[in-house]
Amino acid sequence: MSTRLTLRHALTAIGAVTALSAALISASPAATAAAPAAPAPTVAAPDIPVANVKAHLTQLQSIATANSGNRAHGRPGYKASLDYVKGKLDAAGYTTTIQQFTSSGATGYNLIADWPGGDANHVVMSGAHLDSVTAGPGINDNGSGTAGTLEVALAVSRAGLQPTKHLRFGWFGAEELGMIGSKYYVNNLPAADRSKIDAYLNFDMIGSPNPGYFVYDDNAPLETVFKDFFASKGIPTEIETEGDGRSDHAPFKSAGVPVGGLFSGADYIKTAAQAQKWGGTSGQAFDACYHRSCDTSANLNDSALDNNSDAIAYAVWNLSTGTTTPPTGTVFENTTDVAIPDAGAAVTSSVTVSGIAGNAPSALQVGVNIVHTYRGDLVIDLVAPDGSTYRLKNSSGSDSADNVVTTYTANASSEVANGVWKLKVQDVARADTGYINSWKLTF
Ligand code: DTR
Ligand code: ZN
Ligand code: ZN
Ligand code: CA
Repeated sequence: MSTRLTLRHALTAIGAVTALSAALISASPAATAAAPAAPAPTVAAPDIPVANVKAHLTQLQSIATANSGNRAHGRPGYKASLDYVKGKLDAAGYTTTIQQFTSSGATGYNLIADWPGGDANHVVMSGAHLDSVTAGPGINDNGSGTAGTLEVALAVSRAGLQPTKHLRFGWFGAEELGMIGSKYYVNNLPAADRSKIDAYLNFDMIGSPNPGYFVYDDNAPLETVFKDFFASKGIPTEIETEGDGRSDHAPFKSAGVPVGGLFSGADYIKTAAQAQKWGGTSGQAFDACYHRSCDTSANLNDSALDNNSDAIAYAVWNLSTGTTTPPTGTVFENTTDVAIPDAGAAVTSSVTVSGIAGNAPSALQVGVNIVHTYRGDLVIDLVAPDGSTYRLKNSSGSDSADNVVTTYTANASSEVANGVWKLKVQDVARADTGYINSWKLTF
């Protein structure tokens, strides 16, 4: 057995793919185009009072203190935290639902809150995990995301917002045990309902004491929404690279839901360059109390908590009051499955682009959904109508995870937009197989 096989069996490949829902145009190879979507208007979201966010955190700290110092799954402090959040939402007019599950022999709970109204076929969902580790109160991890998301939900109520799209909020249990609550939520959501979620926004640690400003890069339009907000505040951001798959957005992404989110840093060390642009202390962790008993109310940076809470509000308002799905343009998609021969020749899948004037954009979004065990076997290219090739993904002997469900960005500004574009995929290593499930170009 080759080393790779041994390695593969030793590693737990996490990857479950639910066919990407065709919330967009599903097309035969000769794709057709939707009407060009008007850009979503930038609407004025409210400023979220950080004092309100901190008041929630004071309550969560008190709850932990009264319950053996934590708010962990299966412990009294968790359900007390949920009851606090639920009480605020019920009083604000939300329709709340508690979803029970069992993990590690204990009952877990998710709290889901729907804001009445909006198009039920287009849901914008925001979420945070509500549980802490057993070692401490989890005020930054993840009281901060809990409280910021809660306060935005309460701001929606205060504003009497009547968004175009339906707003949903979620507080998940047992994230610290491996995203158990969010996996349970996604896996128990009928596929038809999953396809109605236009975006899931995840907020796990947004108030770190030595903060960074990291934006999830899993979906280009959602990344742009957050980057636009921080650019308007003159706050530089970086893409979040350490957490892929490490929080509650992962089950949504695996199910094909566009995901985004914010992160202020955990136990990684802030570099000198990062301290230069964000302040704080280089050579120290973003959160030195990560998963420790000192993750208390004192373990916060108010500016990060404030800015990130305002960013959540900006995203919720702009993604739900626009007339389009997350800012996209015109989509050309091919949903015909194409088998990829094991360690064989490259295969292609085509879309025909028409009605787009001029050249392709410098940030052409290439949405890819490939079902394939051990995705490190795969090389993925975009081929322009004139034959120019853009490398999207190289093979990797160490990437043992399954499936490629992501959006790549290619600078295709030198290419004429109209014509036949191809996704070219080759499996360059033995023993794993799969197929192109779907792919799409967004202009
Ligand atoms: N796993 C999360 C903390 C975490 C670490 N890296 C990231 C990146 C993005 C979001 C969250 C995280 C936890 O301990 O809850
Ligand atoms: Zn954690
Ligand atoms: Zn967390
Ligand atoms: Ca990432």
